[in-house]
Amino acid sequence: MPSFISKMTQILLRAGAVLGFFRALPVLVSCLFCFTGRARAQGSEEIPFHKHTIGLGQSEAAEVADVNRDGKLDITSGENWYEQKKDAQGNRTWVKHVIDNAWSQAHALTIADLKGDGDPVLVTGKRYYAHEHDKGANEPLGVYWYERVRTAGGFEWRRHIIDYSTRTGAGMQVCVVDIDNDGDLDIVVGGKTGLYLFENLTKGRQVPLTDVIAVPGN
Ligand SMILES: [Ca+2]
Ligand SMILES: [Ca+2]
Repeated sequence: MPSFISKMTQILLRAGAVLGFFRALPVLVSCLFCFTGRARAQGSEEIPFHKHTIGLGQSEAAEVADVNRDGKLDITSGENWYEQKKDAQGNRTWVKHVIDNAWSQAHALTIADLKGDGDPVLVTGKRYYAHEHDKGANEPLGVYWYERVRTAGGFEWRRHIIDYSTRTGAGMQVCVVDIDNDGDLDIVVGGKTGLYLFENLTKGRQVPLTDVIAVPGN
């Protein structure tokens, strides 16, 4: 029976193969903590894990990808991404960057090659009354995808609106899959307000610029 580490490594490697642009690591990321460990003995189910605090964010989901294409995997969670760096002693460090704080209560996110050009993007959205007492609880729902675009001054995130101010939010999970088997990726989201499918109709079309909002990048 494969060990827990072996199982998780297989899952991450499979995810890496699907996304095509990052290599999975035997590192488990849950919210903003990183757990690493090594089996004590071959065949043993007893695995000592060590917790490394990356940040104290509030989102339940996290994705691992090389956001800035420097060869080191970064973490995206909530409205932030966490850049992986090394200090002078060679220790791994994380630098927090805001992607977009114009809306709140992002709980679920997915990284996928939505455009089909080998350049994966971030798909996320607001969860309906994720926390009724928190900032933005009564603001409109929305589902968005973000791309990271180089500019003369560095780069910026561009927010594309998939849906806004209807009953559709991102709930606790964003599924990106070619559900109608026509060769492009579609989006399925569910939550307290229902279950919705967004069929991808952008094949062969220019990205609708009217839906693009530039977000200052870092
Ligand atoms: Ca990186
Ligand atoms: Ca499709």
